[in-house]
Amino acid sequence: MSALVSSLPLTSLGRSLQTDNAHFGFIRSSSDLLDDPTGLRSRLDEDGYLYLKRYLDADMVLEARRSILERLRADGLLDPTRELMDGIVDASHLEDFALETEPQFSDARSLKKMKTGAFRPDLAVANAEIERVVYGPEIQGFYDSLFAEPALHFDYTWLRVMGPGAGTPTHCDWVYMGRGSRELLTCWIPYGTIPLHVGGLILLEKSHLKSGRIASYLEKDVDSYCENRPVEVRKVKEEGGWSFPGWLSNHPETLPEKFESRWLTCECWEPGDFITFNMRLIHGSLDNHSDRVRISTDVRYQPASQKPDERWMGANPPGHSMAGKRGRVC
Ligand SMILES: O=C(O)CCC(=O)C(=O)O
Ligand SMILES: [Fe+2]
Repeated sequence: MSALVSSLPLTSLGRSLQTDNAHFGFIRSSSDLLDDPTGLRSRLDEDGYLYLKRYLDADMVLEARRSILERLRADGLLDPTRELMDGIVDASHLEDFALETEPQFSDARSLKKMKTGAFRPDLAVANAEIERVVYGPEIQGFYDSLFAEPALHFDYTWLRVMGPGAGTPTHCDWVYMGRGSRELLTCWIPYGTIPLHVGGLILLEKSHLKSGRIASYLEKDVDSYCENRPVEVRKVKEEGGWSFPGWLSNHPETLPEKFESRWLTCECWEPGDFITFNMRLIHGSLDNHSDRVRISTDVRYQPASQKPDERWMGANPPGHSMAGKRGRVC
């Protein structure tokens, strides 16, 4: 691994990741296959992801970045003395994002504290600049061609503003959105330049080919509860919570050994990049060791001929609300 990588604090959830070639690497770009949908499909089967470098117009993505930063500045979250587009967090809010060195994830309150300001889907609502990027003709056209049929996107837009502090715990997306098409794909887009220490997406290499090892995890659904288990009935049906948080592990540093795999990321995400990956690929994100926010969206596309997960469809998607809860006999 390069001197650059070994000199950086590379952590996820406060845990140091091993950065030798056996445990860590970089994603490969599939831009050379853009005119070859068959090649893209076999690459997706092989790798579980497709990374398209500088596929989108960078200025369009930066306009969307600006729209988010303007809203954050209006809320007093950014340092008003610094350049808006740098997205420097105001010192009085740094504590909200503080990275705890020993995260206690069994304690729901400490998780909430670590993630303050992180998940901000509200910033994507009625935001024309974000919609232009995530549902515009470029991304739509990419999926139409990849699926070899019209693509359908979920109406719900996940938007994250990750301040200095912890990244996203390790998971597969299926447990949050697995009631529809099995060909559903996530599309993750960075808004701005994200070098390693600012914290971006990490993927566990070829973990989608080892999903048999996590079969019972992948059968779960955070909004489903067992009607014959009183604790779950109370938590999910009566209180509107989740049957479990959806995380696969709070110890990302252990997964390369467990899965005989490596954590992969981009050496530096740039505006215009996007990555798409399947529902069974294990992923999370690096912690943010900088003083600026890391902004990204993750949206979902699937073949339009298949049934979507209704929790994420419509003008006002029910999401994880009461309307999305479902009981079953376990
Ligand atoms: O951006 C992140 O920190 C997590 C993203 C993610 O989980 C996803 O794109 O599905
Ligand atoms: Fe995810």
